[in-house]
Amino acid sequence: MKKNLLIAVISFLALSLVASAGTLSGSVKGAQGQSVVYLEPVQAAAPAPAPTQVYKMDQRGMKFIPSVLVVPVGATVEFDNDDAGAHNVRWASIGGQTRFGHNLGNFAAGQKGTWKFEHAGVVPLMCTMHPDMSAYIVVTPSPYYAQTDQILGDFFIQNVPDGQYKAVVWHNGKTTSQVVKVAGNTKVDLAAGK
Ligand SMILES: [Cu+2]
Repeated sequence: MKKNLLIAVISFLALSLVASAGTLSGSVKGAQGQSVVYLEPVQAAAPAPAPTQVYKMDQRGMKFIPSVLVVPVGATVEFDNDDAGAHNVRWASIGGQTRFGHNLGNFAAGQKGTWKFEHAGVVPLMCTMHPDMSAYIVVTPSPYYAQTDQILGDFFIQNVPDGQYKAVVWHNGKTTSQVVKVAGNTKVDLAAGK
C-alpha cells in the first residue's frame, strides 16, 4: 500500500515536471520570407524576469541591420552608427500609438545610443537624414518569441509554460493571431496575414 502510494506520488511529480512547459513549434503558412511569432498570455501570467541581454541595431552601409529585430518588452537596444557619415534614429509610434514615438537623435560616425523599450508593439524605425532607411523592432509582450526560417517558415519557441496564449504572427507589417493551447511539447501551424 505504502509502495503504491510512493509510486503514485513519484509518477505525479514526474508527470508534472514533464508537462509544465514545452517547446511550441510549427510553421507559418502563406508567407514568403521571414515572419515573427510571439505569444501573448491569455490568462494572467507571472511577470517575466527583466531582460538583461543588450540587443543591437546597427546602421551600416546606409541600412538598418537587421531589418527586423525582435526583443522582449523591457529590453534595451543599442543603436550603433557604423557608417562614415551621420545618421538619425527615430520612430513615430510604437504599436501604432504616437504617444510612444521618440526621436533618439543624430549620431556621428562611430557614435551610439541606447533605448529601453517599455511598451510592447511594433516600432517602425526611420532615419530623418535618409528617407530610404527603414527597419522594424518588434517588442514582444512575453519572452516567448521566434523568427521563422526564411524558406520553410518553421519556428521553435522553447520553455513555454503550459497554458493558453494568443499566438501572433507578424509578417511584413501585418499581424494575425489565433489562440493556441500549450501542453508540453506542442505543434501548431499558424497562418500569416495577407
Ligand atoms: Cu541615415
